[in-house]
Amino acid sequence: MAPLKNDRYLKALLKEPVDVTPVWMMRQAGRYLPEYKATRAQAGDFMSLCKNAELACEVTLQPLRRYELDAAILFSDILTIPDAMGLGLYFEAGEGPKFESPLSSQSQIDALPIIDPEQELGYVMNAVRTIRRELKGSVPLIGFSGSPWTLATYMIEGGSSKAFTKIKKMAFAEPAALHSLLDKLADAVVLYLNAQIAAGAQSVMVFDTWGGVLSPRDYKLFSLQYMHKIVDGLTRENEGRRVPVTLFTKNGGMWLEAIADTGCDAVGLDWTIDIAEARARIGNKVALQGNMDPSMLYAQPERIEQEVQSILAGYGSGSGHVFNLGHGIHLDVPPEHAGVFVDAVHRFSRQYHQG
Ligand code: 1CP
Repeated sequence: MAPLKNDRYLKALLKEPVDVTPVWMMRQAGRYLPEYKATRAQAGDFMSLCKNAELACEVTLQPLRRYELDAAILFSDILTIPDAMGLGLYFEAGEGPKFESPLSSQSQIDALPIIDPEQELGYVMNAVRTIRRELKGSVPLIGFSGSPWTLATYMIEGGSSKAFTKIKKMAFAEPAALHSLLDKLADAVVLYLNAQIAAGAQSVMVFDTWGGVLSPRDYKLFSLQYMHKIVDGLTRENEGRRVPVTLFTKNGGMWLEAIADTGCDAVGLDWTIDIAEARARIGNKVALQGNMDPSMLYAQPERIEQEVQSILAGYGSGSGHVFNLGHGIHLDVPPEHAGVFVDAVHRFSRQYHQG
């Protein structure tokens, strides 16, 4: 494999010195880019795009052609695991993801198959291998999965949710059933992420988009405990380098210390916590990723640059910060504004990395 030309993303996650702060954007491949819409139309639909390694590779690389991003992220979705388990993922125009057969009972949970990621999810591993080949060592490739809790919300609610009443009903009325599902999902995520690492992912991220809808005690019980199990099961070194793991709980700012205690390398932050406060609380324990409000990309370029500067100043000097949005980029932001954001991170961060 070609040596990495730009490894500042991996170095920052391990708090090793860097020249400037690395930056990438959650959901950096997607509908805000006209070239993404064209490739998706060519594929026919979203899942066909995910299942075609060449086209998945193409959309992964599209944002890297436009912007000086320091990492690529595999083009796929967190819902590939439940789909492989037989729940029947589909998308309806203008709506979010849906499942044909959501889960509601212990017997359905017991019947879920154990997935061999190189078989049922072989298309994801093919995409990872194709992307690694085409990146030609330019920047590292991030692999990812959903957290067990976040995957379970879709599997039990049958799709996106606002109040999460079905999964909470199971959590509080039939906790043993939910724990058995979360435990199965944690095992599946470990196999899936380790297969991505073996196929060439140089870092992995766990998206816990919905952990923040739980009370502090229930977060630890139903979400964090299973992410901890994942961290414990991951391959931490490959190709002679550490494979850093980032945990991101949206709305998880209250629980930073507990997340850092899992043994992860980095914690992802959304914009509802001040990064200066996060660094003060976490010290040197883990790196931090984040955390500009994605809606700031609607603002004028000067305002975006100002916001980047205040977040950089909030983190302060030294390595250990991967700049990102606090959640995925919105589909209607002007693509040029994403370029302003990425350039600003590099331009204004140099002063924090001298000496
Ligand atoms: O083209 C389309 O219309 C489909 C939109 C789309 C895209 C571009 C979906 C459906 N998934 C994706 C890609 C995707 N999903 C990536 C690609 C890599 C990149 O960042 O460029 C990633 C990392 C995800 C992860 C994902 N999917 C999460 C976790 C991160 C987050 O944003 O919170 C979640 C919750 C999903 C579920 C999902 N899949 C798709 C949508 C629209 C959603 C969200 C639904 C909801 O809000 O409940």
